[in-house]
Amino acid sequence: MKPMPPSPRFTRRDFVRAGSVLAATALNSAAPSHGRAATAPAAAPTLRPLLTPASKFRDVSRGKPVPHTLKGDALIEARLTPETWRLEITADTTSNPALKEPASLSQPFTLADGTALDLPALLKLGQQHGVKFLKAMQCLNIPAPLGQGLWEGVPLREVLRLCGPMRNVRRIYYWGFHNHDPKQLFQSSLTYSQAMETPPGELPAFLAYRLNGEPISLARGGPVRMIIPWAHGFKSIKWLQRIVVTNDYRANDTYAEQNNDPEAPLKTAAYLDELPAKIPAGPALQFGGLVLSGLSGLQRVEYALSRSNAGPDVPERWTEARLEPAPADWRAVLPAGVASREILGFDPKSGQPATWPLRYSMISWSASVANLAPGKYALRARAVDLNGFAQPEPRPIQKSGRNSLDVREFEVV
Ligand SMILES: Nc1nc2c(c(=O)[nH]1)N[C@H]1C(S)=C(S)[C@@H](COP(=O)(O)O)O[C@H]1N2
Ligand SMILES: [Mo]
Repeated sequence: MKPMPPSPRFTRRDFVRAGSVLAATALNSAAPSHGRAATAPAAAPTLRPLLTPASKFRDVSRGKPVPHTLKGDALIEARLTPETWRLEITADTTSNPALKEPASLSQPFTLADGTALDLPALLKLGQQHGVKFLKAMQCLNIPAPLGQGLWEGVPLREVLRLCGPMRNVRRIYYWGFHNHDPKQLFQSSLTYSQAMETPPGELPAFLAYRLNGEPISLARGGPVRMIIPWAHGFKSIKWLQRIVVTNDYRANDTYAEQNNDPEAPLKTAAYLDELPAKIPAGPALQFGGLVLSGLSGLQRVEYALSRSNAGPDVPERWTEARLEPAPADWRAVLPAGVASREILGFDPKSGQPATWPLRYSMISWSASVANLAPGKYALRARAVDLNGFAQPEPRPIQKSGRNSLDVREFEVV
C-alpha cells in the first residue's frame, strides 16, 4: 500500500456541493466559455460528485448513424438490446505475411453456429468473477476528463478462458457495432499478457455491463462495453460485439492512425475550472478544479498566479493546493447495495481506498488567494506525480495524452 500523499487536508464541508448541471459544465471547463458575466465574484470551489451521472458524461462516439441513436427494429438488428446482444470470439484468419503461423483457439464463439456469448452468460460469469472499479474516462485528445463512473463487469481474462487452450496468440483485437460498414470500424487492442496476467493489486481489462449501479445505457456503450482501467478512452470500446485473437504483434487501434500513441497510459494531470473575466477586489479569490491520478500517481496539485500573462510559460513560484479528502462515508457516494470494500483499489477489510486519489480516478482540488490588487492576472495549475515530476513532465508529448497546463486569465477590478 502506498502512503497517503502529504497534502493540506480539509473536509468535504469546506467545498460547496455542486449540482449535476454545474458539475457537467465544470467537467468541460477547458472548452471555450461564452457569455461570461462582466463582473462576478468567483464562486467558492465546487466539490464535484465523485460519480458522474451516466447522462452527464461528455460523449465521444463515431458512427453514421451514431449507434446510440438507433431505435426499434434497427436497434434489434444491430443486436444492441440486452436480449439481442451477442459477443463473437474468433481467431484471426486474415492472410498476412507478419503472421508466420496463424492464431487458433479451441472453442470459438460465433453467431453462425449459435455459440456467441449472450448477456445472461456474461452476467453469470460475473457472479463468480465480477469486478467493480472507479475510473475517470479521459480522451487522449480532449483537454478535460469526460466523466467518472463506477464500472462493473467481468475480466477479459475470464472471458478468454472460456475459449480453452490457444496457440500463437500475441494480441487481442476488439471492436463494437459500426453499422456493418468497415469504414466506420473503431477498434482497439491489448497484448495477450495485458489481457491475461493481471499483476497482484493491479486492475484487469474488463467487459463492463453496469455503470453507477445500473445497466450501461446505450449512450455510454451498453449493453456491454470494454473498460481498460489504465488507458485513455479510445481503448474502452463501446457497443462491444467482437473479440479476435491474433498472432499479429502490431496494435490495430484506430486511434493510432490519427497520430496517437496507442500504448500511452493515463497521465497524471490537474484541470482548472473557468473563472469570470473580471473579479471584484476585496473578497479572497477562490478557485479549483479536478485532478486525475494517472500511471505515476499523484503527490500534490500546485497553482501559480502571475501578474498578466506576459511572463514565462512556466512560472517559478508554485503553491500547494488542497485536495478533496476521501469521503468519510462511502455509502453516501456509492449506489445502493455497493460496499466500498468490494471495489478494486479499496482495502477489502477496512473499505478505505488503498491510495488517495484512487489510481485512474479524479477528485476536486481548491485554493484561495486573499488581497489581490487590481490588475490583470494569469492563473495556472499543475499536478506533481509520486516521482516528483511536475505536469506536463514526464510525458509532455501531446500525442501520448493531453496534459498541457491550464491557464485562466482574469482581471481584478
Ligand atoms: N465503438 C466505439 N467505442 C468508443 C468510441 C467510438 O467512437 N466508438 N470512442 C472512444 C473514445 S475516443 C473515447 S474518448 C471514449 C468516450 O467515452 P464516452 O462517450 O462514454 O464518454 O469512448 C471510446 N469508445
Ligand atoms: Mo477519445
